[in-house]
Amino acid sequence: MRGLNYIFKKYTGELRNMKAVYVINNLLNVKKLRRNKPVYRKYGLRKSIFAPIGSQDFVDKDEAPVWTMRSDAQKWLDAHQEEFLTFSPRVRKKIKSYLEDGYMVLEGFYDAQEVALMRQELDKRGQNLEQYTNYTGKKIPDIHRESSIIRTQFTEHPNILKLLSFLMGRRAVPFQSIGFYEGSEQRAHSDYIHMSTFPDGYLIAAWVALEPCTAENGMLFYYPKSQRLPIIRKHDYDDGINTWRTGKTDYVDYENFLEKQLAQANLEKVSWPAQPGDLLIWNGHFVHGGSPILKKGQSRRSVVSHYFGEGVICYHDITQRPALLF
Ligand SMILES: O=C(O)CCC(=O)C(=O)O
Repeated sequence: MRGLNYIFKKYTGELRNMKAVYVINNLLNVKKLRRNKPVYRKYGLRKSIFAPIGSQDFVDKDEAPVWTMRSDAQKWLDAHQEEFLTFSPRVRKKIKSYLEDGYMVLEGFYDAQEVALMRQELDKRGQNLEQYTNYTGKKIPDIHRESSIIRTQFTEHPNILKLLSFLMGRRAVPFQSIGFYEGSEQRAHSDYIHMSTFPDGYLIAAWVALEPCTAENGMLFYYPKSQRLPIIRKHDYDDGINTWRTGKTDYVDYENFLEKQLAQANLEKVSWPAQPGDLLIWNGHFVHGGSPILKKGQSRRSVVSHYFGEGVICYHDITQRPALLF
């Protein structure tokens, strides 16, 4: 059973916003959702696994977030020195900068041959983007499920999984991936409004450049230290949510709200001319986006994977749905 997710791949109409549709989808995915029962119990969430779920369900609950977002992160690191020392000196330095800045770049993680192999996977789809992309017209969803090369070389690369698991203090479980043949041109956002967890912070992403990113082809931009901004929850902005509707899924209100928050915080915006093979890892709260494509038709091949921490409650605050973990 593919569920409504499959039908919704291209669909942009009104039904996207109706909570009842998601409840039906949940009923169709009973096997996946059953795994949530013990997790809900563990965190004292008294709710049916089929029901809508959002950050409002956790307001009276108090659990420490992921270690990298705690004020005593250094203490955690000291207590896990043995594991920390299994990383190379270069990666250890990057882990420390990740604690400060919310991201790290591993330059040249992949060599030219590995990049070429993954790029071919994007090229196959780039010739007929319309067929492969979802309703955004830009994103090739879950490319790692279709391409064993992307899965083994990137999404489930053992060294990436090891590092991400360390950064979450729990096993990193791949949730989804997105292939980009062109830049996303997506406004500033943090992934957490889409993929949320209780306790907070058990979401992390890995992104790889498969060709040079330039001012013309829509390079990635980001805001160092933005993972420390107050977390924006679905109910913090005027989202149109009510008993029946999940709110507006184009989420322009969220983007406007975040834009104001960024202006107030006065954080530096970095546009990153990534080179093929560069790997970026970011905290789920880290604010980033895709610059406009100045030369229309230029490709900017890249792939991103998002991972949840194992054993926490995973949901989509923006659409008030439980996450369907594979
Ligand atoms: O590749 C991009 O342009 C943006 C990717 C992104 O925003 C994401 O994966 O959350």
